[in-house]
Amino acid sequence: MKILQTFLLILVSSLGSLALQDLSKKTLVFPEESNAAHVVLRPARQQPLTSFTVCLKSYTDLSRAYSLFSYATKMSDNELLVFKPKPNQYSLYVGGSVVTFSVADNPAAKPRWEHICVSWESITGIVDLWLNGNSLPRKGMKKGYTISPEASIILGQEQDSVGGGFDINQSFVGEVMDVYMWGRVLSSDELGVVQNGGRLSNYLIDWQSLIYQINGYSVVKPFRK
Ligand SMILES: *[C@@H]1O[C@H](CO)[C@@H](O)[C@H](O)[C@H]1NC(C)=O
Ligand SMILES: [Ca+2]
Repeated sequence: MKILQTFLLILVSSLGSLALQDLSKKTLVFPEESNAAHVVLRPARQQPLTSFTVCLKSYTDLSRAYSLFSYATKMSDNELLVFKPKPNQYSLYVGGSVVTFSVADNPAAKPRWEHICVSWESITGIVDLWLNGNSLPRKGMKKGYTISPEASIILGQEQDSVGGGFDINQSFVGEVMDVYMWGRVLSSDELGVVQNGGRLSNYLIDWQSLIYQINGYSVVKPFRK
């Protein structure tokens, strides 16, 4: 652990203004609509991915489309993208292909925190999406594909090129927290652990030791109910 921390500190200092922080019980606020404000995340390791799971929590009153997690590579600006085209739809892009999940529409509901976990595996192409701990009917795409490792990972904006090509109409306004990524498909038991705020191993992105850089108007604040 000591060695890992030392390694991460060296990594962080060599990357300039990136911070390494435990953001437990903290949220990242995107306070206003913009085509610039974004947060860059660096994974702990860069590796080609034949499976992954991304989990995060979001809180917004947006009713238009927005990006939740944008992972762009030279191969595809939508190499791995978690996107909300409409309030009752969640889309996952892998290698430029997309599957969209529909959930119950509840326009009268007030904004609430949504916990989403989405996974994909190359061997079957199966995409699993859990919303607030409930799994949706599985879909699939991109069987046999490998996700490229040299990615620009961004919260707050949707990339149409590596590190840029932002569209204000796809920007995120609101709060994001507990962003995690693994290079594997989590089991149902592991998802339960994540849902209950527990710890797993082998994080690629770990909110509790997050390597990140804020660009523009985005603020870290304590979580409040
Ligand atoms: C964003 O959406 C608004 C309202 O629909 C539209 O007027 C504007 O042109 C769009 N901006 C961009 C950059 O697409
Ligand atoms: Ca894009």
